[in-house]
Amino acid sequence: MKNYLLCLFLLLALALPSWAVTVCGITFADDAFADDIGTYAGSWGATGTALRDILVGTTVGDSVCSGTATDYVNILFTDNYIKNGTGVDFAAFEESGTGTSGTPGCTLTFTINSVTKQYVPYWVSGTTYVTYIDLADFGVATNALISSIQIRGGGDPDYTAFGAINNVSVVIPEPASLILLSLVGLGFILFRRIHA
Ligand SMILES: [Ca+2]
Ligand SMILES: [Ca+2]
Ligand SMILES: [Ca+2]
Repeated sequence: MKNYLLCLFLLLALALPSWAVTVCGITFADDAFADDIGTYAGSWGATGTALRDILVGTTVGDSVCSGTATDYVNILFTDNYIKNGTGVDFAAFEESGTGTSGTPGCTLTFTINSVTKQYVPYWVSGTTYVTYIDLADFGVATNALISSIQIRGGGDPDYTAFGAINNVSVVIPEPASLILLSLVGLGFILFRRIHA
């Protein structure tokens, strides 16, 4: 029985996602980045699928901007949450052109939990800048999970990507996978009995 449990534990450990992605030298969980956009308003230089493709995922170098403070895009996380954990909770990447260490980018504006705040990103790599945001600054409760953030125009920010640092995966139980793992475990027991 002990071998069976050990085998099952190892298989479950292998089955759990543990990959990571690196963007501009910063490591994130593989599901950490934004997955979709919701409603949006204003003139962003792209609309629909093109706007979504620029803002979701890990690709930097592409961007959309708006100089109008009332323009917005809702950024959605569908396979992960951003948690208000210890310290900063997510990173936002911006494209302000070639820079060097310490070069500031264009001011980014976020509305989260009905609170609006501005952040200045700093050059990190190539044409890309990054800023780190703590959900506590928006009044989000400690350990609360959020699945959307709103980006706003004004100050000519060139938004490109958003990745959770305090990342929580959306766990979807997969009964078929669990049954398969159990069968593998039972097979292991039978193998041990036969060869004992
Ligand atoms: Ca995601
Ligand atoms: Ca935090
Ligand atoms: Ca992008």
